[in-house]
Parts: sequence; structure tokens; C-alpha cells
Amino acid sequence: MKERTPLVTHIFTADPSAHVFNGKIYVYPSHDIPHDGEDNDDGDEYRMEDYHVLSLDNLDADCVDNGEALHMKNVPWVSKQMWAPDCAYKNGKYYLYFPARDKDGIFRIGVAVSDKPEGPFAPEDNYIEGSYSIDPAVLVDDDGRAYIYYGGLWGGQLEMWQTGKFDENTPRPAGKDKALGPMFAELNDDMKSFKTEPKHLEILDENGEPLKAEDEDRRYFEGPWMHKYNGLYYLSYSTGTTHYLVYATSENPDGPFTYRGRIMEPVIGWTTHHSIVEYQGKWYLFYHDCELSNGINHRRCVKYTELKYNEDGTIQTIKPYEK
Ligand code: FUB
Repeated sequence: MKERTPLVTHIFTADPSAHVFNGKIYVYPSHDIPHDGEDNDDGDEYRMEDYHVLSLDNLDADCVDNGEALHMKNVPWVSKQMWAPDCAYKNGKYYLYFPARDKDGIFRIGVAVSDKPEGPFAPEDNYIEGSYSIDPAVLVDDDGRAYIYYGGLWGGQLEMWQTGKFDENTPRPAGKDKALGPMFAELNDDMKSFKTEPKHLEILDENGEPLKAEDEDRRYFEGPWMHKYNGLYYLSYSTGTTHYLVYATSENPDGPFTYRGRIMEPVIGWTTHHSIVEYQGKWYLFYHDCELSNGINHRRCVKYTELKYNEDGTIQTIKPYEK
């Protein structure tokens, strides 16, 4: 596969979560459905109904679409919009985490299990108890403990839970208000339930102050990812309205995190969503843009490019259309 070209062109794909399992690269994307409807701030244009797992035997190989891994018709609690998924391996099983709207139209996070990384995945009957919002990402740490990160503003409904209950009329943080960080919880050993009460992660600026809602170049919007580099925890995410991929670091998986910089400048299309994975001693960023559809926001395509660190552990900013 060539860097910075669509991994596949026969379907539209987005939100890639990449992992190395059994020496191969597996990519868990959203599967965008083409339609002629309009975009809105709730993301109603993202009408996904199923997941296909992509795989690469190596970075020179063609990308394989392993077919349908899970369809919403087989998930009892889902009404629509199966958005950005992730996958984790533990205890000999693969766990697919995915957000979708429940029968009341509220985004929740579900889990489905398989013996194989490409699926098919068997869903649990209900969503993870206590879960809400979108964009799950799971880190299985070196000591075997598993952590889930999730949440997204606007259409992802994260602001609507500020009182602890779902309320569509809850005001969004604005101006000098503290920005909402992504959610964090440790998972139980069954990988299907929260071990700890979910909490917002703190993201601090260079003075140790929490990022503010008005700081749209740096504050969290959606699409969290967690990876470790030289023992440090790197939380990366999209800034949404300003379309950057940025990162913050911490000594601990649950923070507090300190903002460190920008990973990638904006791509073609409104959303930007990524994952970071190490493969054969190098690091790669998987991301999407709308190049394949000439800029239609809900017809995206997944790509990858190399990601480089500086000696001090900072990440070199990628300009997606410049070498
Ligand atoms: O794919 C639907 C939504 O768009 C995702 O959940 C967000 O991260 C954004 O990429």
C-alpha cells in the first residue's frame, strides 16, 4: 500500500483504529454510506450500519476487506448510526467496541466478541452499563490492565451528560469555562463492563491550567486515542471545529495530561480522526480524509503515513498533502 493513498476504494471508510495482531496490521474503520442528504451539527449524515475489518499482511501488501464483521440488525439495542469503533485483544479473544444510538436515540457504547481479529463479532445483548457518547478507544497496558477512552462533543452528545443524566438542554461549556475532556474508565477483566466510575480526563496547558472551552485549537472535541512511547502515555484527539489532530502526555493512563502539540494539520473534509500504531520498529498514523469523494464529508477514505518523534519525545507535525 502506498502511503497517503486510500487503503480501499470499493467502499467509503473512516475513523481507522489500527492494531498489530499476529504480525499483521488490522484496521477497524467506520463504513460510510453514500446518500444525498444534507450535513448538520448533529452528524445525521453519518448513517453507518455495519463494520468491515481491513487487514494488511505488511505495508507493501494490498489491503484486504475481510467482509462484514458486524451489522446493526444483529445488535438488539441499536437503532442507527454505528460510528467509530476500536478493537482490543485480551485473554485469547478480540473485543470490538462501537458507539451507536440506542432505541431512545442516545449514543451508547457496545461490545462484540470474536476468536479472530477480522471477526465476525458476536454482540452483547445490551450496551456497556453506564456508557454514553461516542468514539471508544481501548488500551491494554503492559501489565494487562485495560482502559477505555471515549466521548465526543455536539452530535456525540458528551455535553448532554454534564449533570450525570442525559439532558439535551444542558448548556455547552463556552468561553472561559473549563473544556470537557474525554471520558476514562478501567475495564473489568471480562472486557465488557466498567471497573471504575467513568470520569473526564484533565488536559492542562503549559501553566498547569485546564484548557478552556474557547481554546478551540487545543481543547478536546472527539476521537481519542491512547498509545505509549518510552513509558509515557500519549492521549491524542481531534479538535473538531478547528480540524487538528493534537496530543497531550501524562505519566499515568488517567492523567492529568499536558497539551504538547499538533500531530496533523487539517485534511480535506470536516472530520479528522486517527490512530497511532507501532509496526516493525516504526510508528504510523492512520487517518481519513474526503479526497476519494472530492470533499463530501460523509464519504471518507482511510489512509496511513509514517509518524516521527523528536529526541525529546515530541511528535513532528504532519502536513497531509506535503511530503
Ligand atoms: O464517523 C462518525 C464520526 O465522525 C466519528 O464518531 C467522529 O470521530 C467523526 O470522525
